[in-house]
Amino acid sequence: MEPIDSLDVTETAQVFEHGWQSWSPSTTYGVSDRPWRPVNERNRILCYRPETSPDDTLFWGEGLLAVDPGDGSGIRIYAVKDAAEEVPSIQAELHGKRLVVSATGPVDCIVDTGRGTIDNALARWADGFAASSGVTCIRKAPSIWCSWYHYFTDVTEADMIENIDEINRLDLPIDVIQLDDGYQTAHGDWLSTSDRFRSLEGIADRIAATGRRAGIWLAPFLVFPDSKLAANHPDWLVGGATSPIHAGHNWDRDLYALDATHPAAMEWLVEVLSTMHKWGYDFFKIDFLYAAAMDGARYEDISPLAAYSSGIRMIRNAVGDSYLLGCGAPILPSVGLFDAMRVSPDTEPQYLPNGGDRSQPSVTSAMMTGRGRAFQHGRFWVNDPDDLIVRPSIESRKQWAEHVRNYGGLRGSSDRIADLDDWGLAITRELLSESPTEPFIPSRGHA
Ligand code: 9PG
Repeated sequence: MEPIDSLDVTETAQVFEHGWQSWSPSTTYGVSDRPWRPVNERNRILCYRPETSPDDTLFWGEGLLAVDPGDGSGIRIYAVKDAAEEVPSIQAELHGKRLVVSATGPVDCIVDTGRGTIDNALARWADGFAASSGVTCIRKAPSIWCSWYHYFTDVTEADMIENIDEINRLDLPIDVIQLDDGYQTAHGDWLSTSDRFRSLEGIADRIAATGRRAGIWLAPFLVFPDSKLAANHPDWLVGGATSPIHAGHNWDRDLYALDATHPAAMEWLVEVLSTMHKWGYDFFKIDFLYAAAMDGARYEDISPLAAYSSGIRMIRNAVGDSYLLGCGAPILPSVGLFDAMRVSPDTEPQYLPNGGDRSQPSVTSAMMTGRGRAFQHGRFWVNDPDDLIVRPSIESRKQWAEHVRNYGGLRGSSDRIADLDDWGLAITRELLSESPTEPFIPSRGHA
């Protein structure tokens, strides 16, 4: 860590921390607050930057941190200029009244004396970062229905058909019907379906028959140790066949990462995606993308972030002009590569996160970080605040729907349609009938 700045701050000073990937907590703190940190090692790898482990006695941003010193002298933004190869960590530590800012690599320090709060200054910074990262246009998102937040991994073909038919019967304003996690036999074996599904092509046809488009989820860079892919091609894994890296733990398993620089691995991944595209899928939610950017030995000796962006570009090429939604993705290195991005942890039927860890699925976690990254909407891409869930059993459904209304660019629904009551159906219809693309303006009073 090299010191890059040191400034006097008042008691009302604030610090904004930007987390690494979609699910990493990102918010503004009072200068004497303790920031959110992982409550265990499993969450740290899966939802924070796996290569860093700051404690809660100092502030820590990945590539971006902002300070309002509280004395009217302007907001300081410390930020990486170009996130394509390296993203330094930036820390701010309070010594009495003095805040000392340090970084692990080169970062810009901008003093923003414009109007408004930290969020307004971040929005101005984001305009410049987007332009220099190659963002040329913000592509309007389709409205979607997603299978995840009711069915989770138990989804069946019959569930899909039931909802396709209900959406059609009620004439809901839904452009894309997206199958989420649960159709595949194992992560890695994306084209082989579980016995709860007859055919992915058949589902796409059924959706198309209602005049809608088909969407699908996959975690292209995650590999289950018990998949056919890991058994047949252990040399395609980051870290190599003998010592594959640990890319997190979920679905009751340790996970491996696919090497985005391995020509045969990528040839196969391109084949998976172009096959899905040929079957009629043209909305792709690609998830757990942090795995492609983790440290570890690869076929080609390039930086993990260069490997990541080359992998994403290959996916993009494989799916033509399909709409590309990123999730679980390192945020700053993804600017310019996606149409839309999940900017927060998952919502969930539950209000508070397990273990009190704000990276974990819950309405509270999704609202905090969704708000913290609101400035990215319409600048980096279309923000995805996560799907509306408004069936009567969701206790905080009114609060969650207001969040989606205020912060949503990509509007999705993820209830079993038949479970919706009149209010749930009305708010789903209302919120999904528009897809805002205009840049988010913090001063418009979205609390
Ligand atoms: C499918 C899901 C959905 C969801 C994604 C992602 O930290 N965690 O334990 C954790 C669990 C699930 C998760 C993200 C993090 O969900 O965000 O929309 O597609 O995968 O498995």
